[in-house]
Amino acid sequence: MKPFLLALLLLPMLAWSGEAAVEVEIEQPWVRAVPPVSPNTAGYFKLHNHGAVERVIVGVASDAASAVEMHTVVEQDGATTMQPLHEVKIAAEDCVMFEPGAHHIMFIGLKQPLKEGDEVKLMLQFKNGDTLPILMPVKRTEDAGHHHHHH
Ligand SMILES: [Cu+2]
Repeated sequence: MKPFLLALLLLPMLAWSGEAAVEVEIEQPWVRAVPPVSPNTAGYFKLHNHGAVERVIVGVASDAASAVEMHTVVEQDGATTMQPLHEVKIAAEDCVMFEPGAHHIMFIGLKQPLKEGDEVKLMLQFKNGDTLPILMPVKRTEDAGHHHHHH
C-alpha cells in the first residue's frame, strides 16, 4: 500500500482520538488493601500529560465506595492532616504523583471489603469534559513499591 493512501486511512482515527486516553497516561495505579473492618482506603497512581495543554482533574468517581475524593496531606502545627482537593492541575508535558503521604484518591465508605487481587474502577473527570477510566489493582503497601517515603 502506498504511504499516501495509508495516511488517508489513518486520518479518521486520528481525528477521533481527541479523548483523554490518548494524551493522558496512567502509571502504576493501585489501591491499598485494608482489613475488612476498615471503612476507608486510598488509591494512588502517576499521571502523565503528554498533551500540549494543561489538564485539570475536577472530579473522581467510583462504585467501590459511597464517596470518592481527591485528598492531599498537609502539615499543620506539627500534625499531618488530610485536606480535600477540588482540582488537580497537570501542566502540559508534565506529570503528577498520587502517592502515600501526599496526593491520594480517598475511598470513603467501602461498599465491600477489598482484598488483594481485586480491581477498583475509578473514573477521572477533566475540566474540558473528558473522562478517563482507570482500573486500580488492590495491593498491600509493601508490594506496591515505586513510591518514595518522606520523613
Ligand atoms: Cu485522604
